[in-house]
Amino acid sequence: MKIYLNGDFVEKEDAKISVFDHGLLYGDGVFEGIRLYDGCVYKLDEHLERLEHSAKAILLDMPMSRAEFAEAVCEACRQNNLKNGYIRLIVTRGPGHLGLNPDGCGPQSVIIIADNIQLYPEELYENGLKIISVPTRRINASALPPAVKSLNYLNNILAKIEAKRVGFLEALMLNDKGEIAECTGDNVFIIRKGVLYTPPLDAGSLRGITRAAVMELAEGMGIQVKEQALTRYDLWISDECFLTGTAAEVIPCVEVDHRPIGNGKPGTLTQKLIDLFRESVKSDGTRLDG
Ligand code: PXG
Repeated sequence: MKIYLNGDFVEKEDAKISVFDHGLLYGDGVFEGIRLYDGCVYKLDEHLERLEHSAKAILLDMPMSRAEFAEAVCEACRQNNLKNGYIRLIVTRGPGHLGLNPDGCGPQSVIIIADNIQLYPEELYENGLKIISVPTRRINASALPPAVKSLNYLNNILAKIEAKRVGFLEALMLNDKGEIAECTGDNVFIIRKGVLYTPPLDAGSLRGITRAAVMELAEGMGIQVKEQALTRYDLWISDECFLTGTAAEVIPCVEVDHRPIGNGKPGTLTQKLIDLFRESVKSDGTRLDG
């Protein structure tokens, strides 16, 4: 496997960064997870725009232009002969001094890993996932805007651990008002009486690229889509529920906090959206072969 590291492609064993990198020392950096489908980098421009916004929010200067990032991402796929895969793009503040002060950090570290990912077993795309709400809350926007995809994922990791310790693969995270924010790496949707609902971004959700794609597909199907604050109760009594994310794609959710959703099986609209999503990813992106 060849890894892109600061302008070069190096073997996995040689892909090393400094122990003084503030990405490691403090989680001081930003990242994106991107999918490659059938030789097509899915919504590459949207991911690169979000990366730029994350970097701007944490006052991190981007060391490369969007076009240069796009080319490096595509080249990382080509170097690894990938046609389908998962790309992790990371920009850190770079090596610096011990101490929080970012002055003296640099140059920024740019890492691109083109590999594969399977977040959940295939069987769960057929039968649905069970999720549980956990005590760890989504980080407050006044502390760190949850829209920033930073290298600080500790609160999501704690939520994941809490869910796993009680036998669940995914955690439902609330904001500090007790409203639904999202899962640890996925946005949440419900369907009730034919209307599709998802929490608004200010509830603490990431501006998910899969979220936006699914909202557009649903509107194309004539389904009404509402961004609205949701409580756990709204999820419990929903007809259908599913999660969206680059890694998870669209996955049905059949149980929330021990309450079966609908008839306890993946919903029919959810299934239609999964089918439409899987069809759309083949063409909606940047082709590696130009
Ligand atoms: N919320 C959070 C907190 C995320 O990190 C999503 C929602 C979904 O957004 P996209 O744009 O991917 O539709 C994400 C992104 C993982 C993992 O291993 C998940 C993400 C990123 C990195 C790792 O579960 N999801």
